[in-house]
Amino acid sequence: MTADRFDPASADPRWQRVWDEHQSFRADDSSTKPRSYVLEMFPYPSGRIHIGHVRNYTMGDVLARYKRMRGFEVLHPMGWDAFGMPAENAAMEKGVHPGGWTRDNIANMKAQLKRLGFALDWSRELSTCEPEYYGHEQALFVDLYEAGLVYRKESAVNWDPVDQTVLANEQVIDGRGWRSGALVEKRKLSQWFLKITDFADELLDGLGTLDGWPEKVRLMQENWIGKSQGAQLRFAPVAPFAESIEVYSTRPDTIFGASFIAIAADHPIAQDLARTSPQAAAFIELCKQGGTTAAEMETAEKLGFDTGYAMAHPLDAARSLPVYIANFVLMEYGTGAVMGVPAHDQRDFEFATKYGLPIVRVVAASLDDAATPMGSEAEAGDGVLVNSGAFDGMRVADAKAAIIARAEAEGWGQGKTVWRLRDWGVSRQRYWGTPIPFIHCETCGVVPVPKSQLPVVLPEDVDFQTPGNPLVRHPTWKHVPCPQCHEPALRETDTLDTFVNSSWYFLRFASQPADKPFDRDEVARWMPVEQYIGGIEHAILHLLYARFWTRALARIGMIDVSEPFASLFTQGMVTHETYSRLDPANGQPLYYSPDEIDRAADTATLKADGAPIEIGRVIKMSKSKKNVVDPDAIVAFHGADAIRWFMLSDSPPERDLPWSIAGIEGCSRFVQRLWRLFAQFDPAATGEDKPLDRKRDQTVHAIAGDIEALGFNKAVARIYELTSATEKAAPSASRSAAIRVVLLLVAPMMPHLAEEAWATIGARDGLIADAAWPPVDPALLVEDEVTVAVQVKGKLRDTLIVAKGTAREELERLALASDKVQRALDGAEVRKVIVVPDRLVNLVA
Ligand code: ANZ
Ligand code: ZN
Repeated sequence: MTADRFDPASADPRWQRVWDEHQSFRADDSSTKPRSYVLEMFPYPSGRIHIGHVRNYTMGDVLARYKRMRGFEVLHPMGWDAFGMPAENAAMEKGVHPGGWTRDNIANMKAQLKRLGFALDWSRELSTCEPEYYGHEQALFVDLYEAGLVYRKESAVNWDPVDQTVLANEQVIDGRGWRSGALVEKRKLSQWFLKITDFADELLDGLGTLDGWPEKVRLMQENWIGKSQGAQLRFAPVAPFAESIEVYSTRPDTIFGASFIAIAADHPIAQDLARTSPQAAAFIELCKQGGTTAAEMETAEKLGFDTGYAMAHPLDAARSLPVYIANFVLMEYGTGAVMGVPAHDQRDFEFATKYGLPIVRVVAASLDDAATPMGSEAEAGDGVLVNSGAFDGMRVADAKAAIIARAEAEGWGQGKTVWRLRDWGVSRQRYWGTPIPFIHCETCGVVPVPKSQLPVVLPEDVDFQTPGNPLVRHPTWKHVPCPQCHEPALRETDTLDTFVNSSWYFLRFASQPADKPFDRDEVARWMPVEQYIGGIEHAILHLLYARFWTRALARIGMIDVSEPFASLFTQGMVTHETYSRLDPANGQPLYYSPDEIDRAADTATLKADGAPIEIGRVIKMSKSKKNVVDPDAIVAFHGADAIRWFMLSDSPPERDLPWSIAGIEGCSRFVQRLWRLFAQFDPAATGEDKPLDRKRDQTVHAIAGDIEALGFNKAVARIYELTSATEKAAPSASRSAAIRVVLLLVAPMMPHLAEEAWATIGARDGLIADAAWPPVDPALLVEDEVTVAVQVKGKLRDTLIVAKGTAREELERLALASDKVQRALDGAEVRKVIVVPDRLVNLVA
């Protein structure tokens, strides 16, 4: 052994270069080994790797390296989710080109990832903002269009009048644009849609097959898809009004409790009325200002406008129901109209209370409760029907079926399933995205760009000085001949939602031909991804869209898998306490970063002035709270292996991981401790240490299970134990074998230290990156010694450590030979001996 300290500053880059030169982590498409595809969600190139990336990628890396050691051909790629708003914002704020900004960031972050020593196949690196990627995406989009899975539709959008763009619902906060803060308007625009609703059933059923996914994520997707079973019921008008209204209800059983009909502001009947009634028009305007998310609809005050129209009750000729335009009814769900049942629906309850409409209970615990006064809330529970004519006394479930049957027989309704899931609007009025490959021709209509003319490349010369989409303003880009009639026509200037980019990148990683998006057979050999790892924030949209694209591409015969990710893991966050002081100027907290602070046991002071500073809660690291640590600085100081080890230690991977200086320093010390242990490897040592052999193989076996279950913190704990046991053991061949095994066990986690030790101690030729996982002797996994209790007259007097399966006679002999037993017997005669092999000897005296 040469140096007495492991020096990451020299070793890390040296080994990273060696791996590069050997192309150690390049996945071989023609390999005959079993395959494993390990993937972490690819990053947005914001500029710098943050600690959350380090945790995510370290976990994936340990799994990928482990799988290699187990003899798998591993695909572990990396790329860049490189389109999106931040690049355009940078362009607007700093006057840089989004492309230049993005590519610089990529170069920077790639270097950072390399410094962490991740076992990535960089030969497959892709960046979604390059035509080599998005050109293929355009081809796929045209394929989906030709299969009828892409269409255009006028639709209401959230329009930000300042940024001049459509906003997603999540980008509207309290009715205002998330960036501009401007009041968002509803506008009708022709937009591109993907028919995800065609797959609603499949996507829902498919969740049942995803055993390797967290239950929580499956449930979130299920709710998002939102299958709802109910009935569509038609209410006939009361003259002079002449139009019927169809409502959607999940509770047809409550129809006798209906006391009003409410329609959405966009409902055709409301729109008609607005043409003649300024008051109705004004109310509709008011509705448009509210938020559109379900949560906002739920909490906003329920408001209505009485149209003066009335509808007949289909089962009670004596009653008529007033029709309101109401702000809590969505045009996009069901039929855009509801029957209001105040006694059993909270929104309807609030509405009826406000407008003085009848509240009639029609479901109760028993028939006797029919007339009990209502409380201050709607009653959503199960029970039997009351106040419901011939249906009184029926259970809710039976009544639903009976009333649907009645409606069907009489022709005023039928059972119906509706879905919360909407088709996916993918049009964005932005520059930095995949151009939608279509051309608008006055004669031919909307014409796809022929594949021979793909990619449709983004123009580089664009200006960001004015808000809105630079593609619209560009002097020449959009002017092209129509591919069909060759007359002058216009390119589509919308670009695709960036979620499209991340909906198929895993296929392109698996196969990258130049002339098509991917090769079907190559994809079949790698897919599905065996383990996908990423943040819980992607539980719904990204993961649902990726599942949808996979199914859509399978449906049109381009691939053979239907679910992209066999297993999914969502890792916890890295957290840190915050440091702040109130700004005397405005009373707002001013935050300080950990390196501006001197932290004592329970106090902290600001280095700059030595005065105390408030220690805040331990929360997710975020720039705004300044409670961040820069991975680069840690790597520069402690080396890549220490930060990798920290990311795996202590917390279960799905939980939050609190960052601490003491923690990273401890990791750093452990790196050196291992280095000293490895230095004691002595190939010439002789002698056997059976307990150490057993501990060694049991640890190897257990850690394999831990890593496969992503229980990295457990694996770490076991490595600490085996390390201590090995350190304490006297020199022997067993000890050297244990040292060698510790080295192999830490190789996926601390790959630089492992390579350095592997090379210096001459344990084996070649790279440890190519070494096999240590084999275990199954015989050593079973405990071969047992502890047998020895009782005298029912009291425990001694224990014997004996070989498993020791014969009864031998156990009896050993028990009687014990000094403690003889003392307990105190000369008494043993009358009977009861032996339970491997467990107990009881001497009856
Ligand atoms: C009468 C009723 C009585 C309802 C009752 C509920 C409880 P889910 O389960 O989410 O599908 N609804 C229908 N269309 C609507 C729309 N466009 N905007 C707002 N609300 C709408 O919810 C279905 C229920 O939500 C429907 O069943 C309807 O109210 C309401 F005790 O009808 B229900
Ligand atoms: Zn044409």
